Amino acid sequence: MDGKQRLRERMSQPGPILVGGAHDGLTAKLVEEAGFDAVWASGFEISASHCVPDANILTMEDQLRAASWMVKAADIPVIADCDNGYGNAINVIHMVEAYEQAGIAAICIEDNVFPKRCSFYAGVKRELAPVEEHAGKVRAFLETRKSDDFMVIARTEALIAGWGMEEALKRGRAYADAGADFVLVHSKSSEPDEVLGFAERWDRDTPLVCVPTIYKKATAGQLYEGGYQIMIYANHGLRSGIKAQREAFARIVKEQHCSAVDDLVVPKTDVYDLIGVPRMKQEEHDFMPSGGQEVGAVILAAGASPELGELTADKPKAMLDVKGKTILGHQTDALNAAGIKDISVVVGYKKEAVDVPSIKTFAADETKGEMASLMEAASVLDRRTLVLYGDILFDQEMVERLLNTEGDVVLVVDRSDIEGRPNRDLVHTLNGQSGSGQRFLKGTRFDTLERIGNGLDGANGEWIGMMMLSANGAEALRALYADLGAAGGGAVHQAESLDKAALTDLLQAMVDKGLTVNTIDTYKGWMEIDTFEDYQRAWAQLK
Ligand code: SPV
Ligand code: MG
Repeated sequence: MDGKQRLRERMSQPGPILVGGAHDGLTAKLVEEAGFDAVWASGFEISASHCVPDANILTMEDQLRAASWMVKAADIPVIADCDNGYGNAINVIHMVEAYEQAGIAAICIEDNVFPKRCSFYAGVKRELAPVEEHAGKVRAFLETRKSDDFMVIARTEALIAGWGMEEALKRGRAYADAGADFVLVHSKSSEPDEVLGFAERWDRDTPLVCVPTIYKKATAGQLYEGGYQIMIYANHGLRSGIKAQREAFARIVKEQHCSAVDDLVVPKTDVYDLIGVPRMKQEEHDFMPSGGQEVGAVILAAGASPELGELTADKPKAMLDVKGKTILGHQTDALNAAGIKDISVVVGYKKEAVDVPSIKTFAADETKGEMASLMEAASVLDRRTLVLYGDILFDQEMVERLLNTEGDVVLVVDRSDIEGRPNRDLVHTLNGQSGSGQRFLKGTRFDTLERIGNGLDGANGEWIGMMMLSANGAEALRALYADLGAAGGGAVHQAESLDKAALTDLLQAMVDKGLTVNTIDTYKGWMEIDTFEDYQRAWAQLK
């Protein structure tokens, strides 16, 4: 149901319909939150919020824009104050089209001439449009609206202008007879007698609307009993806001510090909830590349690489140049492109050669294993973290696919032909299949790790040296490392000691402990630089 249908539905139910004045999306939201049935997009409030009199100084576009934000902000119907229709019946026709399109539930047009004067401004010139002219605007509305649920409140200012009860009744009847959905009779009497007297003499079926601003003690129940179905509380949000803001501003200027107004302000989180920050966070999660602030990366680049001889005599492998950029540079580019900006590198061997200003470094003992290296960066594993070796080349898409998985520990596994790779980190997963004919690249298959290790027999994939840890996954890994240390730090899986353990050793220990380690598949799309031949291949193949 849209706003106009909801208003129709509410009209068919008994009881007074309470409408609260607003001037923007936020105040409309507060009107809704308080439990009003509908929002009044008040000309008085919208004008005041622009710091101009309510005198047709703002244009229709100005008022419509404000009302449209209200439609967006609140789920309850929005009834728009359209003054005198911003001109004659021709203006009304264009106005009706625009307001209906904007999702407004009903509009209100009053029989002031253009330019209008607010009903309450004392001592200003006040004129009313001829009754036929205003009835013509009502007919123009009815001819123009597309949906019968879009309604018009025809308002007479006869009592405000001092033209008397007979004139008010004559005008109300003329507008009802022209087909108005409601008639609003406005009064600035301090008692409700005037509007109640009008209702007593009302002899049409058209329901009545009132604005009890001046006869402010009259309750909604009393007015309902007296013949009014809708009560508009037109400007109390604005006026209470001015009072509260005045007090807060004055206190800050006096005290010269803003904690002086702690008791006057809502927490910022209250604002966040009102304006939809939680929803925005969910949308970021659902529709944007994962990563961003909440995901970090740790690159393990502490080990020496004797296989590469002279090439790494003065630097770690991660600092090798591949087509004008270091391996580390290629890695950080791919990570950055996937939204991961917070990158740490664990350095050891020739650590002075790793000089990248935007990257945090942690120093590790190069003679120890990768797991000991990772633990040097334990302080940044308090959130989702991508952990990778410093000698692999990969693209942004690989990172994004990993970011889009769920699971506490998720490894990327290459299923392409693994035969002839005896010294690599091989895996066996529950359902995985390897083979050169397999094309797994597109549909990321999620699987469960059973075994992992260097040169594993019966493997069905190769771990590429990249994994995603959730904060929980990292904590489980850290706790296991601590437990194994407390138990003496002896052999772990294929490692002679905990100090020498590779990540694969700890991952196998996790699985052995009954913890779940998951995998996603890739089919090539990455390169590891282990040997001189790998390095040559990287130069030849990297685009
Ligand atoms: C408004 O809120 O702009 C109204 C109601 O039209 S009143 O200010 O009472 O005229
Ligand atoms: Mg108004």
